[in-house]
Amino acid sequence: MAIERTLILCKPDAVSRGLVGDIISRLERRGYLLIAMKLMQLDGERARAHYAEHKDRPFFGDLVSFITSGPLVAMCVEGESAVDGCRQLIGATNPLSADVGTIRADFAQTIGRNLVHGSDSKASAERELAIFFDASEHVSRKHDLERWLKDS
Ligand code: D4T
Repeated sequence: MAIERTLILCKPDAVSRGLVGDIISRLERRGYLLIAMKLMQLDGERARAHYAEHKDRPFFGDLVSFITSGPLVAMCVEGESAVDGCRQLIGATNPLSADVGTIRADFAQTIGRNLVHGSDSKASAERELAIFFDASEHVSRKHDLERWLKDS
């Protein structure tokens, strides 16, 4: 078993369209545990840090202005292979290429408004979670995790 933690963002389009509940529901129905969650407005500095790998891409400016354009919901999610599992639930970056049944295929139309972010590796998850949360903001779901492990 590889219990992992990952960063999930309901981006400003998800918040403004009222889709946060649907997104969280899909994560919870899969059995993932919420370890931390906050509604926040991201500042430019943290947005640029979060998307640092894209700093030389032509869409970087639009990406930063969009992610800072309104409130988002940041979550730390825990579960078995949570990094890849959450990416599977979220679907491909371009909603047109995402499998039906994924969040992006079911709720989004364009790559620039694709609703959700999920870390793409364990290393990214660790780096990104530190941008959004202090360690003290993570709660323990030890008992839920133990029950889940026992039942699976
Ligand atoms: P995020 O990081 O939002 O989970 O998306 P992905 O991991 O699926 O995809 P990514 O890092 O390659 O892209 C980050 C972010 O940039 C937007 N984007 C991406 C865009 O507007 N135009 C583009 O051509 C690409 C590749 C969408 C997601």
